[in-house]
Amino acid sequence: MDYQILKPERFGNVEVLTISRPEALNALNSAFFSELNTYIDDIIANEPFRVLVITGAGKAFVAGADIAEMVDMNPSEAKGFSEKGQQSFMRLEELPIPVIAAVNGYALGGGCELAMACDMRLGSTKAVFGLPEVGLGLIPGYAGTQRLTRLTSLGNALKCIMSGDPFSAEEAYRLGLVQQLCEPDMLMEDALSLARKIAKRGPKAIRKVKEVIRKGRHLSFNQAMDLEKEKFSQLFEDEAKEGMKAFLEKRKPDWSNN
Ligand code: DAK
Repeated sequence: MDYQILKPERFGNVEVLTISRPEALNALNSAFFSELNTYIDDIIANEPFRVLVITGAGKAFVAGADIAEMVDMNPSEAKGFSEKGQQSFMRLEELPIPVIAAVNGYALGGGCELAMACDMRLGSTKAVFGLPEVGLGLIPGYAGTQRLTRLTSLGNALKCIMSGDPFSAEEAYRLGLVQQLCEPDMLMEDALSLARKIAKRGPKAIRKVKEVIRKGRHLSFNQAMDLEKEKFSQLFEDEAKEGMKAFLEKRKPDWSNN
């Protein structure tokens, strides 16, 4: 597929996807969502790599939903735009493989929501986060109200969203929104290093960890333990055997069949 906005680059079992519309600080428009959906279709159909890293080109990760595109929408067009965005971010979150956001710069509005739909976030110390929607007469609409509340706390989410204030990467780290702070020129190296580490682990185990943790949050503790037990036992069909045998035989596991 010939993408205009998405720039995928493969590094072994890891892919870096750069969102590249720097003239609009990578703001999310309909073309972006169409490309993202096609890209997700390909990952689901082919699983061509093990870990995805998402970043932005230039000085922004993503400066929000495209205000220039939204401004002239009527309510029914706005509904379509919002549904497309919500569904795309849900599909991203539900990808079977881990997704790391490497937040290089502005992650505002829909950009902050995109980062939150990823499994973990590394932040450049130069990154700026925020959900400024209320200043535009909007509210976060790609599930930012819900994801931020779950990633931080009720009070923190209400303060961030009601004030609309931008906040630093250090503050995002303190809030638990960012898992690792990186020097700006080390961000991609750090993100790739984490992605490569995860890509070396048992691939089925990694996918099951994601499934159990993400699905378990919506279940009772006992139901989640049942799910954990079920996924744990499924690994004994092949991958767990190879991992444990490799340990006992003092060699590296061979995951090539997984
Ligand atoms: N949309 C469109 N264009 C944008 C943009 C955006 N979000 N952000 C920046 N740009 C464009 C600027 O208009 C400018 O274009 P030209 O004037 O050069 O043509 C270019 O990018 C460079 O921006 P600046 O000149 O402003 O750059 P600065 O370094 O001076 O400032 C900035 C950087 C990030 C502080 C500033 O650009 C800024 O404040 N941008 C807007 C940030 C923002 O408010 N983001 C939130 C957008 S609202 C929903 C779903 C989603 C949403 C809501 C509801 N539902 C499903 C219900 C989400 C809403 C949002 O994300």
